[in-house]
Amino acid sequence: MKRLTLLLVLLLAAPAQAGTIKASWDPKFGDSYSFDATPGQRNAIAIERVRTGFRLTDSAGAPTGDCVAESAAAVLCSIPADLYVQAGDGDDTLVDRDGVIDDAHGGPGDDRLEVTAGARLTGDDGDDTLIGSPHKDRIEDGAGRRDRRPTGPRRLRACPAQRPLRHPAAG
Ligand SMILES: [Ca+2]
Ligand SMILES: [Ca+2]
Repeated sequence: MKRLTLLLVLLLAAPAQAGTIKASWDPKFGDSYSFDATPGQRNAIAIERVRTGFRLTDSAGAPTGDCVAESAAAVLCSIPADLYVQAGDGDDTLVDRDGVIDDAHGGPGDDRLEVTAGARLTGDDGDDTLIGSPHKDRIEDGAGRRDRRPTGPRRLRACPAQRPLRHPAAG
């Protein structure tokens, strides 16, 4: 019984796992990473480029998988590759100021996705805020009654039409 209690305490004390990140290689597209949020987590993800790759910080906890843990909330991914994100359920935020993200899905919930280089952003269910870059983005709100796609001088140049623009890499 003592052992069972200890096990339960250890399990409860373990830091929340906010998601998993996996590296893969494709003959056509080369190296890439994919981040999948753990169900039940509200992810707050920030991406920044570092010399050899990028750092992913998630205030919900550092993801496990193919990158190296740097702190309780951050991992370092050593290959300079595109990143695909599935933020999953919950009201999530994602900010990428360095052009690492190629494709991001907010998943269910009221999500906020923001990029500064050409990317594909999909809000999915919920009232999402999708902020594209000055470059060609492909932005899809998904279902939701109060989706917002804020526009500014730079956004107007990027998305002059009501219909989403295609990301060059999307063909
Ligand atoms: Ca979400
Ligand atoms: Ca939506």
